[in-house]
Amino acid sequence: MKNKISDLALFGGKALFDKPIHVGRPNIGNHKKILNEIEKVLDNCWLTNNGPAVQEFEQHISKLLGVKHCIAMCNGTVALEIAIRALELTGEVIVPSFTFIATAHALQWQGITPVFCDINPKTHTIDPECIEKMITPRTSGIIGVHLWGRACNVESLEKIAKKHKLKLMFDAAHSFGCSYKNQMIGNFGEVETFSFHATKFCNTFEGGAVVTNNDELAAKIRLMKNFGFSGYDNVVYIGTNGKMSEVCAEMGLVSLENLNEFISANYENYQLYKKKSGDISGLKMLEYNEKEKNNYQYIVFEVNEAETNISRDKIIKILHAEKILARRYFYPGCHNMEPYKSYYPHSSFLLANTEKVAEKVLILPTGTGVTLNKIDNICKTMSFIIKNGKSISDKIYQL
Ligand code: T4K
Repeated sequence: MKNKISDLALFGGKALFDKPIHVGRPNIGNHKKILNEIEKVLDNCWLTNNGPAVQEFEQHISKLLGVKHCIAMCNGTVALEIAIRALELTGEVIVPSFTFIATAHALQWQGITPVFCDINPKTHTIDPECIEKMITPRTSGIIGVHLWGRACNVESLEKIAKKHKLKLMFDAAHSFGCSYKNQMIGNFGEVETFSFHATKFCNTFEGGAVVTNNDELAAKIRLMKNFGFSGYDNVVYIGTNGKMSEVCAEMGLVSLENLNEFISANYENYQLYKKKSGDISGLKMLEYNEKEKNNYQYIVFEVNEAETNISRDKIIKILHAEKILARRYFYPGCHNMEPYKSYYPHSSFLLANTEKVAEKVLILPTGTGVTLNKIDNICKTMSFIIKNGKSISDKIYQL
């Protein structure tokens, strides 16, 4: 443990951990089962193109979410791109800037302008009160992002979309297995998209899905993810290659079998972080609403520098030296990244909350690979850093 400032690895002490503790370490289900299932794929000699494992994976997800259609994809970004295209979004689409860059890129990639909207600083999700100001005659839709697995204010977004005849969809990349008002995420807007990337709570190595209750849209999305083919030699639509492979689907099926175990591990980790961080002044945890189903995949803190006397970025520097690879998702906001930064150099004026939140968010490691003992040590280190905030901050300044 750290008793004096010189014990910190940044100042020459021994790092707390021998190996890096990552934020997005994959949850991996039963290894033997995964290898077994992959073996079966090889024996079956059916590797991709809507094979039996993909179909089974899609059925499981539909059932779990209570949604009519699930179309598995090769990743969450392509799922977004295809959903956007299937909805025939054009011109401008309103999105939060406080999200992973893929949400914005999926639009820009297709020549659609992402119009960045501010967030509610309490929830970190798009602020419905800001949306109406951003609507122009070119606006065709809204994409809400259920950030950190917490749903947007769905009703308000639905109301605005209806009033202005806009299409509404959700980037639910973080929200697999989560609910909103007791309904599973996946059932809101016209479509919702998931990511099953390695760093996600439930992973398929790389993967994603579009889910919808709209039959017509689902049929269109199925065509789109397979080049627009309808049977051999017959292309009826412009499409791309968005297919999930059999090996990925098998990984997904085993992940689904182990879902409760992943949630329990995340929940225990979350509870311990909550308990141990409670009396660290200047550190505020974003809590989950325990009346809902949550995957507890993101441990999100806000650092209030006025109280900690040390900036979020300096805390991260110290943590990294200790091999705790905390992250500052989604700094600095999409509007401050290219090409958007050059396209809209003055967008900061409309994104005050996004900028404030992006400056103070700190994400800590969780998942099945992080033990309670490690979390205890991470919290003790955080507590030590913040208790000595001013002195440590000054010392870093001198480095
Ligand atoms: N919409 C939203 C709101 C999203 O957050 C995302 C993805 C998407 C859409 C797009 O979905 P995908 O197309 O990715 O399916 C990561 C993920 O790459 C990305 O999927 C995710 N969001 C984002 C929030 O986080 P990075 O840049 O932080 O990844 P990386 O490589 O630094 O991974 C995090 C840590 O995890 C690493 O430090 C090491 C560890 N790690 C990572 C991998 C891949 C492992 O231990 N093993 C691994 O296999 O973006």
